[in-house]
Amino acid sequence: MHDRIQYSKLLDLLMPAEQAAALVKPGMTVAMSGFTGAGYPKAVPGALAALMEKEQAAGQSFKIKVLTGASTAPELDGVLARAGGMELRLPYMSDPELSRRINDGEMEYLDIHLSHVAQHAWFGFYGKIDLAIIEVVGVTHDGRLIPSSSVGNNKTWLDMAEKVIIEVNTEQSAAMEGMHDIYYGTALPPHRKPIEMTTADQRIGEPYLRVDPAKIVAVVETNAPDRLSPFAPIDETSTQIADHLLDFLDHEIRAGRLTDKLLPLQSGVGNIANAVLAGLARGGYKGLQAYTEVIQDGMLSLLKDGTLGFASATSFSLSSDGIEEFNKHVEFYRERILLRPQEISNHPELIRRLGAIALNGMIEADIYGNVNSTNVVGSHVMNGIGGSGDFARNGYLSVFMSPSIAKGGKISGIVPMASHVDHTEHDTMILITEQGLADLRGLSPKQRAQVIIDKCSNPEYRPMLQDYFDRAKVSSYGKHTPHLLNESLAWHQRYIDTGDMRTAPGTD
Ligand code: 0RQ
Repeated sequence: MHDRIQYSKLLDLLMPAEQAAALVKPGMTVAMSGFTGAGYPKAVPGALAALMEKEQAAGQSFKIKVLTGASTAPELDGVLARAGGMELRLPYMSDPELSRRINDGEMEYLDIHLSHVAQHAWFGFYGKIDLAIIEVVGVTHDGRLIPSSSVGNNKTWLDMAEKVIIEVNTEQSAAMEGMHDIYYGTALPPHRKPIEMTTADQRIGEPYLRVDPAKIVAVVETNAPDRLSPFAPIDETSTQIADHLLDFLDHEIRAGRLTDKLLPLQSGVGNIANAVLAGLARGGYKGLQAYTEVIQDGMLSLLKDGTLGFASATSFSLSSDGIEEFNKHVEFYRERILLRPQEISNHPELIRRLGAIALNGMIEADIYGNVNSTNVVGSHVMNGIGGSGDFARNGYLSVFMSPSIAKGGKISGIVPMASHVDHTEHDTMILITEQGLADLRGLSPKQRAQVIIDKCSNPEYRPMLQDYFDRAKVSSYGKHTPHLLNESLAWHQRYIDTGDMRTAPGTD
């Protein structure tokens, strides 16, 4: 442990997780590290959950508010949710137990754009932050923290929290030191200055997180891997989606709107995004850059074969194979990857300046291109908006991708009206399903609708969509964005009632 904690004063604060967890009191707002299953505290949350369960068994309520970077893991979100210990959680999440509690209405969940979380905390929107629990790789001799496999909101949590608990995880590779770029130039309006970054590979900060040592109340040693994120095998559907994207990029190069270096790529989370990245390797590109949030397995492969020359992100989200690959070739990857705070990786100013190509998954899109990334049948939150809005609104291109159907065809990915809107028709430029690609740039709503129906919808649902659109064009109250309001969400209601969006034969 001494080689990981070179700031000797902190050695006096080493304690078991149970002792550190006892510093957490009911009602506290606790900010934790962690982003897409990487770099989250692995011991204190579990000890805290045990404490909560004990208190609750004795009839005492013990709940806290939990702020993180993005999703964490069963050892954090899972245990605290199971203990019924969270009254509120923000932002993006993916833990099944946490999701169940949220969707059963047992706790509050705030789904915030990932670039907004830090500044909203600074604006005071979430109140006082009592405690930060942050995983690090080590502590330097002068007390600075070597960040772990994600940066997320850690800078903000360390700056704002009244007290800090550090988890030093010896399982995380010490060779990660130097892979981070922590920017300390952010200020609050009206004192903000431009962020002087003009390329995705530029360093603008420093490799370490600063912390006032006087705030540190506990140091806990851990030795556990990050959550592993297995991906579904790359199937025909995602390969077709990737192929449509590649054709489109070629088309853009031929039209002179992109060069063969493209523009910095952002890739969302999920199976489709991962498969699309892997597909890019087939495109024959070399030396591309990524300006994104998450480094998934697909991105490591692209770095390895030279398709990508550099990737800027805030976190890893790797499978066990991906972690093994990263650890084996860490020297190679540390030259080609920078991890930044999420307010920088997702900063609208930088995304707009760099001209990122935003590639994100979706749950459904409607015929006008409004995209639902978060709420199944308008009410059951899947994961959250994550950074998709940061990139879609500000990118040079905003692309949304999904299979044209879900649940074996019982659900259409293209619907008359989105049951929840995360990205409006004004943000969506390109929609891709395995059926085809709809280029919506420069099109009016009615033109968009016809292209989306023709190119993206599944043949099984296409006649239903065409019928809806044709009748809407005739009977809609207004004729700019035609809708039949009494049936625009009928497909979703039918799914709730019958488990299938398709019209039963002989009805309707
Ligand atoms: O569920 O596995 O139970 O069958 O959704 O669907 O097709 O595997 O797609 O893994 O790419 O995820 C939008 C969730 C897509 C993701 C979403 C069901 C489907 C399956 C997954 P099952 P696929 P993906 C940067 C960007 C928001 C955050 C974001 C996401 C499951 O892309 O979370 O983009 N995006 N962040 O069956 C009901 C539909 C459905 C549906 C799919 N229409 N109705 N269920 N599913 N379509 C990263 C960060 O911000 C951190």
